[in-house]
Amino acid sequence: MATITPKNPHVAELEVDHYYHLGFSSAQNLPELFGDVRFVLFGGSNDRMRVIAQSFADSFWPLPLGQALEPIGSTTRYHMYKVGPILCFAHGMGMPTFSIMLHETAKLLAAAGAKDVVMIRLGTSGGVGVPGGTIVVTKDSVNGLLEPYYEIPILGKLVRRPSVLDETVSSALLAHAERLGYSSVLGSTMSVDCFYEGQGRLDGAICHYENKDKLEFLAKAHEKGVRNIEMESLMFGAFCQELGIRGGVICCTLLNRLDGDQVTMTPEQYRDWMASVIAVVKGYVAETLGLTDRKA
Ligand code: R2B
Ligand code: URA
Repeated sequence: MATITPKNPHVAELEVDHYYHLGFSSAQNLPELFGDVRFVLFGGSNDRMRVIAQSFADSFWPLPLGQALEPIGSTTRYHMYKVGPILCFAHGMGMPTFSIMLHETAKLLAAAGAKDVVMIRLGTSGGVGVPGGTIVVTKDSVNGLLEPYYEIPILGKLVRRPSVLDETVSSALLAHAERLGYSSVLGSTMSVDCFYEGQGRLDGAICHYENKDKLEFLAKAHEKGVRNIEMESLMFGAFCQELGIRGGVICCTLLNRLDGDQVTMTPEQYRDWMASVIAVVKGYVAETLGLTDRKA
C-alpha cells in the first residue's frame, strides 16, 4: 500500500503546513478527515464536480435522508466535495490554477496517510479527427509545440518533465468505455494554456493566421497521435509522474476541430457526453473498490 511522498524535504520542517487555497492545514486531524481517500476526481467547473459527487453518492454512498452535499474547506477558489473515499475537485481552467491545487492536495493526502490514491481528470476537449461525443483517454500529453514534456521555469532555469499517464489506469478506463459501448480512443492530448490562439482557433479576438495554417498544424498533430486538445493534462501528467501517483485523464470531445472552432453542441449533448465520461469512471471505481452501483 503506497502513500504519496512529496519530493520536498522542506515540508517536513514546517511546524504547520497551510494548504492555503484548499482551506485546510496539517494542524487538523487529516488522517481522520482524509486518510480513507482512494480516488481524487478533478474536473473544470464547480457545477460539474457537484453533479459528479452527487452521482457517486447516489450510486455508492447515499446521503442520509434530508442531507445535501456541501463543498468542504475554502470555497473561495475551488469547490471540493468528499463522498466516501472519493474527493471531487473543481480545478478551473488551465494548468496554473490546477497546479496550485495539485501541490496542496498531494501534500494534504500525504499528511493524511491516504494509500494507493488514483487521480483522474474528467474533462472536456476539442477532438482532432474525432467527432463530438467521443471519449478520449490520454496516453501522454504534448505541449503546443507538439513536444512531449511540460516546461516550467524554476529559479531562472527551464525544467522539462515528461507527461505520460499511468498505463494501468488508462487501459482500465478505455476497457470500461468500450464495455459500455461508447465511441472511445486512446491517444495523445495536446495541452496548452490558451483556448484560442494556443489551440489554433480562428475565432478568438486575435488571430494572425489562416484556416489552411490551422489545418496543416492539426494534420501534423493528428499524424503524431494527437486526438484531442485541452488545457490541463500536460501539467497533471507531469505532476503525477514526478511523484509516482497513478494518474489518468478521460475527456469527451465537444467538437471535431477539423470541422470548426465554435463550441455549439446542445445542452442535452453536453449532458449526455459528460454522463458517458462519468459512467466510465464510475465503472472503474466500482471495479477497483469492489462496489455495486445502486443506480445501474
Ligand atoms: C477544457 O475545457 C476548458 C476550456 O473550455 C478547459 O479547462 C479544458 O481543458
Ligand atoms: N476545451 C478545450 O480546451 N478545447 C476545446 O476545443 C473544447 C473544450
